[in-house]
Amino acid sequence: MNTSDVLASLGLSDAASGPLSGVYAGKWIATPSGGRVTSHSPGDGAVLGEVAMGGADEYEACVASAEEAFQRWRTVPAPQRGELIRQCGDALREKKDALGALVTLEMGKILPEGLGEVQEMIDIADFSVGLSRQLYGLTMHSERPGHRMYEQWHPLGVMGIISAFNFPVAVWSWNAFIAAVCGDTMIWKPSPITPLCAIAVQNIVNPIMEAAGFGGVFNLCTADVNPVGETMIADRRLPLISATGSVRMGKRVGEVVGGRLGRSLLELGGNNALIIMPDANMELALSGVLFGACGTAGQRCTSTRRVILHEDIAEEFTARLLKAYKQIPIGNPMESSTLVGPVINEAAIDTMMASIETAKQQGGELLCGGERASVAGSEGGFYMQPTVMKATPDMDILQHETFAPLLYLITVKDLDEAIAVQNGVTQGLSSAIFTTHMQQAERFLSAAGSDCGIANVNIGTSGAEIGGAFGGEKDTGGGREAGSDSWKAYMRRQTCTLNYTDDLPLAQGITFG
Ligand code: UN1
Repeated sequence: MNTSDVLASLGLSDAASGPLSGVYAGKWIATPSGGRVTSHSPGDGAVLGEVAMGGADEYEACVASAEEAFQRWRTVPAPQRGELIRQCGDALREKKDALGALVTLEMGKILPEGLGEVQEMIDIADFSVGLSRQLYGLTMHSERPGHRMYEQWHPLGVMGIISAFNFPVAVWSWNAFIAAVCGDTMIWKPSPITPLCAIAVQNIVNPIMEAAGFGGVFNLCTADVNPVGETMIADRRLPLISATGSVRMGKRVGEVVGGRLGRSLLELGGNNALIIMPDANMELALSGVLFGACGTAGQRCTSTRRVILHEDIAEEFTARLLKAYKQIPIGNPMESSTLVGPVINEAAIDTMMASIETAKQQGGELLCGGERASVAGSEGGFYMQPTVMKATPDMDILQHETFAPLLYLITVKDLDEAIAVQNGVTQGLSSAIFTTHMQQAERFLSAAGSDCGIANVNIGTSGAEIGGAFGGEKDTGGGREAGSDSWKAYMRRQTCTLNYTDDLPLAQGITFG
């Protein structure tokens, strides 16, 4: 598919000729007032289109739309809400090729990963459909005779979803599909770097939701942080804000939402480590590191940033890794031969260069990469050579997540030191160990092992499937999404006690009067 076919297939043809509306408040708002943003393809710098963003007025229209829809949506039986999400999943299946290609064009991840991201949306749609019949509460035995006690889960209200450029469609669906079966309505503020992906997703789900009279369940407000992002997080009408992005951004969201005693669901930065023990299957470990560090050009929150090598295999593994790095094809993400595409923009290149410089100053040694890469035919793109540096645990740069294909190798003496180094950062998203030794694997997974939200054995740090709760501890923000009982974040729990007698006994045996 070429670019114009992709845009046409997703209802974005007009993006090239004039600004498309980036605001949907139960219906598309013709001329949003929040300024314009141009969407560029990081692969070659080409302009994909222009989008008109929402300002304060359009944000209000989104709130009104979501509030009105919530009044009705919350009374629709959950399995019927699930049926609409089933249809959304089917519509995504039909548009998978086009939407996957758009993700690649606008975000820059390679095509198999763009398609994988849409598959992740389809998977979460299926998961949500099943969930729509399983929003279970518990029953308890009351201590009082003739009383029944139980808990039930009710829809929470209108929620705000703030998503990042690196997963421009899947992270919305993790939140939106589960929240929708839970009975919530929502306003999505996508990253202004990937506005076309967001509009395309709306174009896919709108016909289904509108035909059912529920266009206002999924609202979109493409906008800048000011005024819309700030207004949204401070808005008491939104009981829940789910935000994905940097630790700095998450701290701001947590502070403002916490200040109004709202609920926040935070998926923030990772600084993920992968431990390799002497008994590991080295082929597996190598593949795990390559995908973890180079996949998505190092722009996943789950990307591998640090490899912790046992000293017995450090030299051998480093040699094999560097050999593989030198062969890794860097190129336009639409080309099937490419494994490492561009980073998102010039600023990402500057940040990576600055981190390499800082690491050198702190005693790090550049082992490969470290420079901008040029890709023939894609001169306007933002390519970096995947980079490996040798580091020591005390280097301060290891505390910081650089959102780019920059990997640090650290050598340790034993598993205790490996776990201490792996846990010795402020973030706590994903972690991995490669070992065939059962006791080492179990120690890594034990309470004294990895302190992260995700802990893998013989699997890399990135590429989690939906179904398990996704998220992390410490500065990663503590949120859990996309599986297990994460649906509870989108609902309010009500404990109900019902007396079916003619007496009014008090709990704790209290007699009153
Ligand atoms: C993210 O980078 O924000 O586990 C999400 C993974 C993907 C999700 C990453 N399923 O790598």
